[in-house]
Amino acid sequence: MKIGFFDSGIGGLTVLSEALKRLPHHDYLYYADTLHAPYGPKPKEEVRGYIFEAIEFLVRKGADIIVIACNTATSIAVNDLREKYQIPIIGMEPAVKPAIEWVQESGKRVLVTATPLTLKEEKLHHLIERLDQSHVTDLLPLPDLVRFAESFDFSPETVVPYLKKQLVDYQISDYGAIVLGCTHFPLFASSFKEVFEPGIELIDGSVGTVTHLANIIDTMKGETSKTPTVTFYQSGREITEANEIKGFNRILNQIAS
Ligand code: DGN
Repeated sequence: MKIGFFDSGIGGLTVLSEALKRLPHHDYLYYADTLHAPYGPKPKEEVRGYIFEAIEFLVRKGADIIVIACNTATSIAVNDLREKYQIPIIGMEPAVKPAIEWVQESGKRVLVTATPLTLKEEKLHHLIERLDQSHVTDLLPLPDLVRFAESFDFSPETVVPYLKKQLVDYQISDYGAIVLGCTHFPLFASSFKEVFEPGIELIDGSVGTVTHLANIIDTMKGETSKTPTVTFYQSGREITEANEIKGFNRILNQIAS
């Protein structure tokens, strides 16, 4: 089976890595829309157009299933995409539920971090209303993390001061769990740990999404691949196709290690 992954850039590699670990016997297509990243600060209608172009591309390349490995794209387009395409389209969901469960005993709070677009969307607000009966959830947009990741800048010297600045109005010791509601954010796990208490729990949506993917693959009874491959595509004036795009494999190996 061909499984298409899509993100604005390298963030979706955090989800692809989980998929390769648990479902290694398939062919993967990974489309990074780096020409238009970051999506978070852009108008919704503009981003929606980019998402439809990317998904159309993956469908034309023969994807049997699509994983939208981007919370922002999921929030603003997943329902419309499911109406347009017959193949299964799996989205991301910020891992609010496990985070609330995690802090229940301790009386600590949950901080949901994501892009400004994801935090503005009704989808997330409905999720929090449904799950957070004790009102322990706060929201924090962190748009610059996507920018840092896309320029491959993961250095704590850049990231830690940025996080601290964004958190000036928050009481850091209040939090017991952080929801990494953007697929780029797990790439900065060590800086989050440095800023918050060492025991902080960082929770992202990749495990939930890949579990969903595994269940769907089971129901489709699709064939496995004897020689599984990962092919990367990158948007630009022309779309690049390659087995490696500037450091993608290095990031995948880092996440896996
Ligand atoms: N990785 C995307 C997400 O999960 O929201 C970030 C999108 C962007 O380009 N800002």
